[in-house]
Amino acid sequence: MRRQQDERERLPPGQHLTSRFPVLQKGWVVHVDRKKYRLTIDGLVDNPVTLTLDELKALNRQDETVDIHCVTTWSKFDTKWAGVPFKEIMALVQPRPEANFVIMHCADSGFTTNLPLEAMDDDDVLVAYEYDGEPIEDSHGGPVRTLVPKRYFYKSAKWLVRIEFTAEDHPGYWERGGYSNTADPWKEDRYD
Ligand SMILES: Nc1nc2c(c(=O)[nH]1)N[C@H]1C(S)=C(S)[C@@H](COP(=O)(O)O)O[C@H]1N2
Ligand SMILES: [Mo]
Repeated sequence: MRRQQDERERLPPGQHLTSRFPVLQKGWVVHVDRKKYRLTIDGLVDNPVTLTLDELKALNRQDETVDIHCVTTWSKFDTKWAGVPFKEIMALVQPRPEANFVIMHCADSGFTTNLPLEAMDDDDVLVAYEYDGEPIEDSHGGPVRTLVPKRYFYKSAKWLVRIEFTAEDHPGYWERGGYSNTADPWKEDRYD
């Protein structure tokens, strides 16, 4: 019964546990060519960069095992990811003092998601390129996605192509569609 107790404590309110890994996005699964892949990091930063996949993987690597929580009420425990810590990205591009928000732009055209810089500036936030010891598959947002474990999973951008630092907030696809802009699973911030 110990295990059931632990599981209950790890599940945010209104969530249930799944062992599958559902695939969710606004439209179809996108295929991004790994050889032509570029990640641009720009906006209110002193050192904007555009990185190939190899250049991204040459940055500091962090491995982590985290629980993910989808707003549609499934949670999955102990998902294993590897990627570049967002703090490392910040050290590289040097956000200016007026940068307050981060906008993630994705290859499924028109999709963005947004977070305050302080939510991204956290030890568990990754620009991820591996899931469960393998390159991230197309269906889960490969080659590169963000991972923001403390927010509902729609804040974790699949097929990431651009990270933009801004002064103002720009609500993204699900956020404009009625989902919560804060998206904290522990406060059950599902809808606005
Ligand atoms: N580019 C992009 N990223 C996205 C989405 C999307 O539509 N496009 N949907 C979000 C939603 S609603 C969820 S629940 C997760 C699902 O990720 P998964 O398919 O790996 O489970 O991706 C998020 N990131
Ligand atoms: Mo979602």
